Amino acid sequence: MRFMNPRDLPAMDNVKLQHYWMPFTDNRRFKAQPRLVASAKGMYYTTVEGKQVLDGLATLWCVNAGHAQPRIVEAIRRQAGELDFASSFGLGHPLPFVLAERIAALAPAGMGHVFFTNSGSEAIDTAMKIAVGYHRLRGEGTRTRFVGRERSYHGVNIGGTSLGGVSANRKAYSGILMPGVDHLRHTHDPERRFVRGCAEGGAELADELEERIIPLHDASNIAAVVVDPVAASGGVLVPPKGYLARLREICSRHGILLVFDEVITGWGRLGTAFAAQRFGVEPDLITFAKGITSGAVPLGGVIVRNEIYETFMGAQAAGMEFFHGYTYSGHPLACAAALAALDVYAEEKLFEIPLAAYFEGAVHALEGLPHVVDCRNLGFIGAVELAARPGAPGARAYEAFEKCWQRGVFVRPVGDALAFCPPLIAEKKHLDELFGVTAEVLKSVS
Ligand code: PXG
Repeated sequence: MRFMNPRDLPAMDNVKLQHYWMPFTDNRRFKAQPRLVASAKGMYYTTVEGKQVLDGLATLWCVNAGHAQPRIVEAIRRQAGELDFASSFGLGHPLPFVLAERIAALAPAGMGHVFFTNSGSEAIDTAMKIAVGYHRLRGEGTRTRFVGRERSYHGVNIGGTSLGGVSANRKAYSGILMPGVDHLRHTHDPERRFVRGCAEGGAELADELEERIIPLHDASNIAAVVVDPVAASGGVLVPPKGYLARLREICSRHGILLVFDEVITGWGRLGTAFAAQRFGVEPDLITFAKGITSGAVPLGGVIVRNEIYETFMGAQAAGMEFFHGYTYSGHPLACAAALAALDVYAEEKLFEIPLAAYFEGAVHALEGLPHVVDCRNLGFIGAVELAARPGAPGARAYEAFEKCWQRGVFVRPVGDALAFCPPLIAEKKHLDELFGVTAEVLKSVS
């Protein structure tokens, strides 16, 4: 295919699409009708055909500060010229230390240590190892089981796939997933529709942990419960008010660690640095990725409660405390991008999301349009759920997504829902465009 390329690279003039095996994509459908972007700035992409498209999903729930944020771009440029790479394996450079301190200051009190990875998937598998290692060091080496939740998503590594509760992501790998993982039921009640923010109640859903799973295995065998506070790619499922607090209560009672997977809910998405603060519930571990660099360079990590870190440090007189790490843990470019992103978040007060109420109104204004069976929202994340087309689950939302793209708006189909997750810099006019186009499209979807 021929397309405009802003850098005018001759090799890009005739790009063949077949060699790149695209992730989580219907490759054949995409390559028959590609959607390619050439550049991005602020709230908009420019496609290779030169068309502007509003980014209604912060790309993949990441670009919280908007595209090509000048401070972040400059920090990456500068860092690449200064120190392109130094490992963190028994060597070091200042940036990850500085960044870890900044992150600890934003985290809930008592969570003062950060382990860096390159992605959310790695963060989850790292958190699982930390949990098991912690229990073992305390003489509770039988605690090796995990509890995830239906419709949750925790990345694609074996640990995260095992914890995850989206069956399409699991079914092909059933035989190689981890043993010893149970799943709580998901938090979505289809009878409670068009709820603004969190529904009332919810503690009873968490009680399943104490009433079914703990009696089955005994708490002495369970290492951790892992949940994404708002299940995003599982369909934007907002937890009811009392759910996370009750999970915390039960975990504490039974010596089970509570892990919040904040890969999407972290970095201001819900109006606070982390969902933990929004819900007033303190987990033992927080996994993060995506928004930490506003998507500009891959970076993830795990924030760890002090007692857990100190247990590792105090376990033996000398020697390596944790046999785990990635070549690029604490990569200079990623750390530089993250520090710049945190500066932007703080200076522009992006975590406050003053337009959250406006966003909520806009999501719920879709009620009553054709096919709409539910609208959900919290902070700057939302979804409109469409009635499934008989015999073709997800097809209607996919058609809506394609039509939105044609009309210059990027959203994401998640099952039968369309998800919204705009960059935190979005202004009213952007939200009007996002939801205005979506509304028009819903009227035209069959
Ligand atoms: N946990 C959560 C809660 C996530 O949303 C991951 C872990 C894994 O992160 P990495 O960086 O390894 O991708 C994610 C990622 C979708 C979609 O369909 C969402 C994600 C990834 C791919 C697709 O919306 N979230």
